[in-house]
Amino acid sequence: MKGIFKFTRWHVLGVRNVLLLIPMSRLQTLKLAVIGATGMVGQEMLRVLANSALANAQIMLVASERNAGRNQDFRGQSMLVKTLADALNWKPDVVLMSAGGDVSREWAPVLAKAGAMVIDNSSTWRMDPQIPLIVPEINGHLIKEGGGIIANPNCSTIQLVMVLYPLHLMYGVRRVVVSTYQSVTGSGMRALNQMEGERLGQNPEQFYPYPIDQNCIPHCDVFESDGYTKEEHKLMNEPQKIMGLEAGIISATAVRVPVMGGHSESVNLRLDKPFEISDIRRILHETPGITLQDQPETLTYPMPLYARGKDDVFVGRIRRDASEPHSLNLWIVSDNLRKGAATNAVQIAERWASAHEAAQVG
Ligand code: 2RA
Repeated sequence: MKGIFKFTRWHVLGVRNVLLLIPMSRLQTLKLAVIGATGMVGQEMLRVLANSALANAQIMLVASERNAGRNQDFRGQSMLVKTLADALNWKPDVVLMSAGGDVSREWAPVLAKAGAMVIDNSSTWRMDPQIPLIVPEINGHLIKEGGGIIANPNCSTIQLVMVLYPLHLMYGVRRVVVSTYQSVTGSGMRALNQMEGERLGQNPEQFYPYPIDQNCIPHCDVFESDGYTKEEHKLMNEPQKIMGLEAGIISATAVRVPVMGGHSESVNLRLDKPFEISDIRRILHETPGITLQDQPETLTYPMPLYARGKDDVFVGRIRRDASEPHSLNLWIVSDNLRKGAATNAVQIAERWASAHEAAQVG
């Protein structure tokens, strides 16, 4: 045993608050495919991966037929982007998938059946009772080794539950009213092209039904028959599955704003037990993955411009609800492409690699 510790290079995995040790040589044999590698989230996954414990795994970049055959940089090397059929033949151990709902519906089960653990960023599998919906800091213990599908939650859900969960453990969450201010990168490249074109005074292709620059559009994703949008339903339903919350205690309004990257959320939170605001601040300050920015006297509060490219969830403007003393108000900001998508998915992959390693050794 002593010898192994002496001669093996170990990699400490980057999942916060959990120390994971895997020999570097074993990480190098792991096969990881990134499906949707040329898309906005896929590109962010590559940036996060390059600085993760999995940076030295064998990596295959994969995209739709339209984008396969291109070259894409990863870890300073130009790599040929392969097709989904190539990925299946390669038999990856783990797959990061961000290629939209249709690809996910068709390919995630096929790859899982072939033995891969597919970490899927679409909404296809999130509310399927058989599929875990994971934020590693909250329910990472549900990540098991072997093949299957794990759903990565919606971006606006992840930043919300990161803040709700530590408060729920201490006080119990009774009701949540959340209004989002969601950036344009949450809608992808075509939406960003629309906003940038409008800013340049061009007449760009319309992704949204209205101009987005100098506007707020109270409409994210499609409308459902109850008058809520699908994005609002994600916010109302996914936290229940991740945190084990009671059903029907979240009400949401999702708004698209002309911000390039970083989602913001105004949250009114009713707790079960009495609380002091100073304790709320302390708990959030001590929670891994959260940065407290809450000093009105120095104009310190979270803003999307400053959250960009960072992995944490930022919280501030914490104050007791002046109309309802059992409730408080908070302002939560996070980079929707990082913790809201790529970072969370890579953290899941790291945890899976650790479980996989434990199974090999054990
Ligand atoms: C958004 N739900 O509209 C998306 C991104 N996952 O921002």
